[in-house]
Amino acid sequence: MSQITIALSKGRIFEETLPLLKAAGVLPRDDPETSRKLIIATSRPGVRLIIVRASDTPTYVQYGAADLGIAGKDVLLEHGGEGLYQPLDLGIAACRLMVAVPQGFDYARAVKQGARLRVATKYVQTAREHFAAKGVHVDLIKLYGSMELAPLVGLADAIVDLVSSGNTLKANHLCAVEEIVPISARLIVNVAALKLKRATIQPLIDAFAAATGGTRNG
Ligand code: PRT
Ligand code: MG
Repeated sequence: MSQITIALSKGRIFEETLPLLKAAGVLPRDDPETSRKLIIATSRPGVRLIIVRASDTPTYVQYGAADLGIAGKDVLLEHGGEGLYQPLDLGIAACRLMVAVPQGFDYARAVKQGARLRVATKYVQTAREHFAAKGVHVDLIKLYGSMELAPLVGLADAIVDLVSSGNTLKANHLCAVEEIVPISARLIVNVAALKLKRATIQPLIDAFAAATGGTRNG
């Protein structure tokens, strides 16, 4: 039986994936939140986990360093999905990618007037496509985190960021004005690995599908 490597990020992806792994008979031997190990053995023979940055997950799977991975749709949209098969929407780590502005800023009016907006975001590709499709002129400023700060200190007029409860926006006197896309985490599979190791990988995909009642993407 061939060795299978699954790439995961710690935090919410790992926490929300844990029940699905359990259902597939994959129990991690260490807790990535407390252990400093980046390679974690599991109870399922021949299956190991690697712990990566959320935005690096598609890259590990694309190059075959991991056979499978779990990544947010936000991350997959930015990556582009090359070399990846995306068989399942797991429905976990759900949120929405949104445009947000300071409370009191009339976004609709600025758009209607054809104003040029400065938009700070980690999601430059997705934001560019969104505003281009709407015909809104933007200057995009790439940030790596804490986008909510940018409008408060004059770096940007608006941000594009993930919103779940809305508490972070509220705490920083921002409000969401437009949804770009609903987000949830997807199972991703290296296309070549699926062909070469189908006998080992397909049962894992099936177990995840059964555990989520998952929406198959075909
Ligand atoms: O930390 P690192 O740079 O490695 O990556 P990351 O911050 O993207 O990782 P992580 O673990 O925070 O998020 C992993 C994935 O979880 C993301 O790629 C999303 O697909 C998904 N997800 C779901 C979220 C959220 N919900 C979410 N709310 N990721 C981030 N957030 C942040 C958001 O950016 C904002 O700062 O939470 C804040 C808003 O939350 P509310 O509840 O206040 O609205
Ligand atoms: Mg984070």
